[in-house]
Amino acid sequence: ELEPLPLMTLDFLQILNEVCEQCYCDFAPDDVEVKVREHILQDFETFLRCQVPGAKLVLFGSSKNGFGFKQSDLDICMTLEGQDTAEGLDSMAVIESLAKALRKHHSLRNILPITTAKVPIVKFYHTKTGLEGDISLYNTLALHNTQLLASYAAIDARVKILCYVMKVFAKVCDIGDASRGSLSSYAYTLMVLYFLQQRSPPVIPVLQEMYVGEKKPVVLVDGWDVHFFSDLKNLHKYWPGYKKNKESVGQLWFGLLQFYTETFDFKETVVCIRRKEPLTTFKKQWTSKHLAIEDPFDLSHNLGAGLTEKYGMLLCCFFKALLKFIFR
Ligand code: 3AT
Ligand code: MG
Repeated sequence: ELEPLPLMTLDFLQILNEVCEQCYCDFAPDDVEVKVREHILQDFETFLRCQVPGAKLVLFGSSKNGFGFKQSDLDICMTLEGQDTAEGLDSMAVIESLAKALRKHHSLRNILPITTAKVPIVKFYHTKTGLEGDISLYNTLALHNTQLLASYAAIDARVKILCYVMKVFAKVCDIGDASRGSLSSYAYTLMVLYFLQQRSPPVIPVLQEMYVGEKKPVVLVDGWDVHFFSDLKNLHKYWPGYKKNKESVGQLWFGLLQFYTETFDFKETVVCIRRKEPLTTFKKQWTSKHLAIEDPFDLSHNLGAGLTEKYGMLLCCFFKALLKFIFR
């Protein structure tokens, strides 16, 4: 059993807070690095258009969601002008021709088309910046979840900082690689957002439940509802909880560790950021997994499905260890 909170000195919380803020300062890219990414994208698009007519490129993932690291990969989505969806498109053939085109680009190496994955991609390495990246086709839901995450990041500076701290934590502990049985960056970010919504008072609202007017709008993409409240300038008018939570980042990080070690029921509850009311693993029929994390748009997608027993245990151990360390 852990000691209760009052034992923690204000000094200590202050230090914890500074460490969290430093984490953000050390790892967030500066304006120049953000511009470099846009520049690469523009260069690729101009280059590709000569060989794949009508090719349009958009950045997504952490280059755009507000939680990017200096060395984060470049996630790029390609669409073709005049074609709204991937329907009727021979994705494999497009990926192959895309790879062929990219091989002619002078600052790209290690071009690797991967056509067996759920979302076919071409991987590349950009020699001038040392950045890795991939181009996917019509990855439309990912563009929308990038916007959703970016909106949460824009609501409160503490959201951004905590998501960085969580990503650093996962990197340092080597538990941040979904292809090796742990969780993706995206999954960790959803865990932080869920905690911030469940905090009392909450730090962020549930944007997908908010709307103006009589009826909640429905915007369908690939058959899923991607509506969320995005008029952040007017958030204070529509969200009664606006600026109610005044905790420091240090307090919140400590609260998050406590939440995922003592409060959150991994067996019974789903990490779900699209609604406030708790969602059970029973309702989703996801009871066999160590951790259930529902994608905010593709509701059939459990981001915790690939978590192996080993990494599930490690995750819990690291949370506990850090919490104990803080208490000493
Ligand atoms: P890094 O800074 O690159 O680690 P990221 O958010 O860019 O963080 P990824 O590069 O792994 O993460 O993924 C790029 C984007 O693709 C993020 C998210 O919009 C989408 N995405 C990733 N994994 C999933 C998933 N399992 N389901 C749905 N969307 C996903
Ligand atoms: Mg990325």
